[in-house]
Amino acid sequence: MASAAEQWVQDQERLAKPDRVYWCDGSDGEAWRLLEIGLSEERLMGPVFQQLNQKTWPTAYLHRSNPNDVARTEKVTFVCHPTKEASGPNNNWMEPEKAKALMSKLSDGCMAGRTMYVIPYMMGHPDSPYAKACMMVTDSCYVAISMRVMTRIGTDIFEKLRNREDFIKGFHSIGTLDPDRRYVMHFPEEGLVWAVGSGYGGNALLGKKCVSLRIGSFLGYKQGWLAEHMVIMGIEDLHGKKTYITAALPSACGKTNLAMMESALPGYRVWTLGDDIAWLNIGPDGRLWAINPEAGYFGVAPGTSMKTNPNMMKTIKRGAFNPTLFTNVALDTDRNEPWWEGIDGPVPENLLDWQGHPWTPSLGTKAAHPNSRFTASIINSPMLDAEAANPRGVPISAIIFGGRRTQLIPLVTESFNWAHGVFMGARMGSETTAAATGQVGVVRRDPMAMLPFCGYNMADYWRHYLNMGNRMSRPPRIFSVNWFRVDDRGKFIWPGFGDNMRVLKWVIDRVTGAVPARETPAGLVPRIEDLDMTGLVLPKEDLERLFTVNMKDWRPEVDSVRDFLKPYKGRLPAEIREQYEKLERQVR
Ligand code: GTP
Ligand code: SPV
Ligand code: MN
Repeated sequence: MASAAEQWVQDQERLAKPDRVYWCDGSDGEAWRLLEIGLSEERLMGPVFQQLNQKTWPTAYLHRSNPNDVARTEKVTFVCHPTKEASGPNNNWMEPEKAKALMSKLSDGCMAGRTMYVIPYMMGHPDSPYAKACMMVTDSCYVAISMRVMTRIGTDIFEKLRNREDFIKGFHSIGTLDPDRRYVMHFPEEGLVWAVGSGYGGNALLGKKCVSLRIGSFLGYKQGWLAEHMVIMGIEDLHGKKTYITAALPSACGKTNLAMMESALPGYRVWTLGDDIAWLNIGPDGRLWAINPEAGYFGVAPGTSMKTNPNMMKTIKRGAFNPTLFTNVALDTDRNEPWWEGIDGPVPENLLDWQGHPWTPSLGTKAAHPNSRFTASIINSPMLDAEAANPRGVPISAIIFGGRRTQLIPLVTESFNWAHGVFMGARMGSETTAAATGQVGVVRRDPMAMLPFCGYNMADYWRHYLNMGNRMSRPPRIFSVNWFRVDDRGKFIWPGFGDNMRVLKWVIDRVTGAVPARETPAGLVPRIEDLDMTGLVLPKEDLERLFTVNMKDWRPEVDSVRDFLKPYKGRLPAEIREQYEKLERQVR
């Protein structure tokens, strides 16, 4: 008799009616076999892949997505719990049966003439007690190869889930790429993601945002753990002592750069474990332990260079394990190399933009799409932490919440306690970026960088966060950061990138109790003399400005937090309401 997993695949095949079914085995040769298919396969947009210069960019390939399909589309992303209330004001909701009828219609015969790739995969190390077994079907070989880079796939994983019913299911088809027929549907109770009409990133690589965050966060709520939009990193000090921290920043706000930082502070060194998603469990020792459910990077290309992120440049040029894919970057046609704004060196003479059109700077447009990305295996990273593959994960000493704020929010703030820290996360705001469709550069509330990714009512999520703190005997400290404050001329005051180590050092000094802090109504900030400025010259008034908390300027911020919290009213945890009221009193 067929196993539950095989049965499920047969059902999808019957619905989507592909010409062929290809079971991914995860073998070494398979990536190259799939690439061969992608090099010759003509899709709605020409070949799926184009080979890049293999001498300078070994194993690198270029993919161009449909110009109408270049970022996550939050408007068509739904979380379908049985009731709207369970999904919360933070999610689009549709009645599950209605959503399924709609998706069945869109999926009926949608793979005719195509191959259906079957991908058994695991989020997390296969030996980890925290890992989850998953199964996905897709009609995109770009997605199939990307899943191979981003997750752990293959026959051995299939053997693991063959005899179980609780695997997470994902159906994906690029459909017609018609934006009016594009939906990313989640059914958390069933552990099912159903996405049609997009081939891009978080809409299509289902293991990432859909499974590891939206479905994962709901599983975490039920089972007592947290699925977070967070970096996991180890910081080694002068004496070889390592401290592990996690950091949540919204999309395109600096997680990848932070996770792979080359420290500007001599003697300090960063080791990376993950750049986007963390699963956090309470260990038997009462501490918080983090694993990265992913196995690869899907990082923002523009701005990446030897100057800003040398470790990532080395990773994507290494080409040792799995292909490196570029999506919607520009092409230097003389050298057959990828190119983007902010990469090292002069602008090449002959460039095609991300859509394949000849491009010169005089056009005034961007050559690479602002949300163009690379996909690369994390094991190509020259700074992978020795514990990255430890099934138990690493113990976390500090959690950092951050956002992109040109005004108001200090460079770093420490919370007074766990509940205040959860409120600090809950009141986070950030300016929108190109990672999702819609207007760029407007401040929106983005609690814990999870607004687009929390798979249930955010008020329940805050309750769960508070409970997690109560269950730990040694909870991590909670901080907030903002690298993006600007001066009167609109220039970033803080240099960022490798210099962010100065902030992380202060965070560690606070964790170990090495330095006192200055109290403000918004939280604890560094005394200027405690910030290690070795090798960095910054005018004193600029430095002081980074830590200015003037409550009279906070009125609009507090109003915006109040408006954001309003729809959660009945469900809002009392602790969050009290923290809000306390802040409110400060600006009166
Ligand atoms: P997602 O993959 O969308 O989740 O993004 P991310 O949070 O990993 O962001 P990433 O590190 O790719 O950075 C996005 C943008 O922020 C890039 O253009 C970076 O150059 C810029 N950036 C990152 N760190 C800093 C910083 O410390 N200061 C400044 N000014 N910009 C930064
Ligand atoms: C993000 O938007 O936070 C990303 C890219 O990491 S995507 O995979 O498209 O979600
Ligand atoms: Mn992300």
